[in-house]
Amino acid sequence: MALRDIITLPDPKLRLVSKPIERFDADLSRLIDDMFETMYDAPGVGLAAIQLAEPIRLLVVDAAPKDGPSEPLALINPEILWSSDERRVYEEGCLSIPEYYEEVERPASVRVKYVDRAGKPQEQLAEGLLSTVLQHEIDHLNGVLFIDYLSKLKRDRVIKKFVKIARRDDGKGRL
Ligand code: GNR
Ligand code: NI
Repeated sequence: MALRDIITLPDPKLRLVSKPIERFDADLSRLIDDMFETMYDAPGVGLAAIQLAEPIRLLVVDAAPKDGPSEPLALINPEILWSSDERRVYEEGCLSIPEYYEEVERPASVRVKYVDRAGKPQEQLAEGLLSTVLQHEIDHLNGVLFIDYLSKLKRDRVIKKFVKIARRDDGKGRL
């Protein structure tokens, strides 16, 4: 297992549409392990492969309560089958947009189909934080970031801030 660097705004790779996974091999298994390790280390509740610069349709999540047992889920080629009409607002953040948080409204519940790391088709009905995080991660696979749901003024402001940071350092927000 290995910790890997998370790419940040304004890296253009974050705007790629990731490709479906066809091969379930040892490389994929290793990448999944690295993604969990990197996500827990960050710490974060979700991570899409493109955040490690791998443009493939893979994400990991663990939206378990902090005081309970972990609930790691790796989703390959996930698709939203159904979204509730009911919406909820959640304050979102993104490891690729460090230390920026804003409220985003999304469907409260979703049903997602995916293939697990053993290659077996699965379905998951998600509510609460898990629903929000799954939608946030599936957006990453399509090159969409949570700031895309904000006003153009707010979005342009945060992008400009990260362009400035990238100009003066390695893009991780350090001076
Ligand atoms: O760690 C994360 N927390 C989070 C909080 C609210 C909504 C979405 C997220 S996902 C984020 C990790 C991340 O950037 N995944 O792509
Ligand atoms: Ni994110």
